[in-house]
Amino acid sequence: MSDFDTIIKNGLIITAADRYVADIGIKEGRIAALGQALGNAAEIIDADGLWVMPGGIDAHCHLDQPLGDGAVMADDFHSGTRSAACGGTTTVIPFAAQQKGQSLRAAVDDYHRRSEGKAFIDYAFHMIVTDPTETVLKEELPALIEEGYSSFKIYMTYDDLKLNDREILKVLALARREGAMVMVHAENADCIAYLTELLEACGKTAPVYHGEAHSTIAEREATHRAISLAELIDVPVLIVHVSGPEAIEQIRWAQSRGLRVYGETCPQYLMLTATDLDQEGFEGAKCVCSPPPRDEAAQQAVWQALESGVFQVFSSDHAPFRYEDPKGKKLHGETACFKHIPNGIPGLETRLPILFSEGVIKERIDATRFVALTATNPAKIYGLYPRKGTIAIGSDADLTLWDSRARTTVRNAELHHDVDYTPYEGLELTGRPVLTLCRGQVVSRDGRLAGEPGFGQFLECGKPQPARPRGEAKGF
Ligand code: DUC
Ligand code: ZN
Ligand code: ZN
Repeated sequence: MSDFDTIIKNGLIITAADRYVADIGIKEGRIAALGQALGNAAEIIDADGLWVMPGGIDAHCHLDQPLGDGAVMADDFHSGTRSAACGGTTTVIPFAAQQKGQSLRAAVDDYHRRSEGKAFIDYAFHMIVTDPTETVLKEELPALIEEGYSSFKIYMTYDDLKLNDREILKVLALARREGAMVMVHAENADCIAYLTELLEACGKTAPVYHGEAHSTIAEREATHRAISLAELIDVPVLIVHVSGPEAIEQIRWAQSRGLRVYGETCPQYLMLTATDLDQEGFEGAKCVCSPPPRDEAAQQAVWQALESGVFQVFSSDHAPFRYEDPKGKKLHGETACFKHIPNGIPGLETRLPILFSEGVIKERIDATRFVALTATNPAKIYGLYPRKGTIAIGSDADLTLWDSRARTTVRNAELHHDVDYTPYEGLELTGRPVLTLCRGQVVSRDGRLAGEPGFGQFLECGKPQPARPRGEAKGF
């Protein structure tokens, strides 16, 4: 009889803390041993020359999310997790979104129905709280947090999603009481509405003007306000999809004062700029997301904040809408004002290869920081650590083997999502995930799918754990 189901031999293991060469023994989906000469196994995988990292955790993506305006997301749990797996990700955390007037429990139940039996990799849920009624705050949220839904997102913009400051304070107080993590979409709704009105009045309705309406000042103000509200309640908060230096300065300022403020950024803020919204015809709609991509100086600021530890999390914010689709980007036709274009871009499969190539290979961040940003910190912050997000005895055998020398070119035709474009078409990358295992099972090999739908399990999340930024700001 074999000692292990699988042994991965001779790989360079990289965690958020260390790198060393060792063999990994896997038994019943978990890491059972780390060392040398481990014994025998039903399957031996030779990882000589490869880097072995924890499977990616994409802690911010949208799959099959019901939307109020008639738009339909291109990816569900089947195509979304298929795409994630092929890009080296082994856990996704999309959003069970409450519609105003709906019970939060009903939103979560509905989301379970949407995910059941479809996922290729493991998944948990964040919730989106849009209607914090007394029942939601006193009964539903405490019960749901206890049951393993320990994080939720709130919005400061979008008429059908946003909370006012008083509602935000109530939600933050609840999070403090129950030990939940609050993610904030920080943009000032009134600034955006005001600027949109001005732009529309002078006929500036093309996709490029989305970038002007969603001003950096609107993002900075809301980021500062979210931090202040969290400080008032004395609760940790995570600012999602940060686009540039204005919001980064607010987060850095808060961290330097010892506040428990976390930051997340995404590939679009490293790889795209406002000029990508300014394309022939309606093509710029493909890159409409909120906050929007900024300028090259903003990209540099985002890189620097990744390197210096202002950001703890790097997510895709995959929000999939097809371009050639009356329920996608062209919901209101090709002449529609930017304000009617569904917000979001795809990125589940390209998230890790982009950060690996542009970050690690180009030596902007080191490989341990890559692991922290893409797996370990999200696992800690969202209560999945140490089951997920690391390579340690007892952890799930969620592993991605990287060929750090392989060169690829991003082609939408080769991606596994159901979106009809990628904003990164033609991008040349170095480094590629060549084998991805979720709980010891191979889910992708050489960029191709190798798993089965329904293998992915729902994960109950525990209470958030601290993920310290470099510099060890006090209070974390
Ligand atoms: N916020 C997100 O988190 N995703 C897509 C669009 C948005 O506004
Ligand atoms: Zn958002
Ligand atoms: Zn999002």
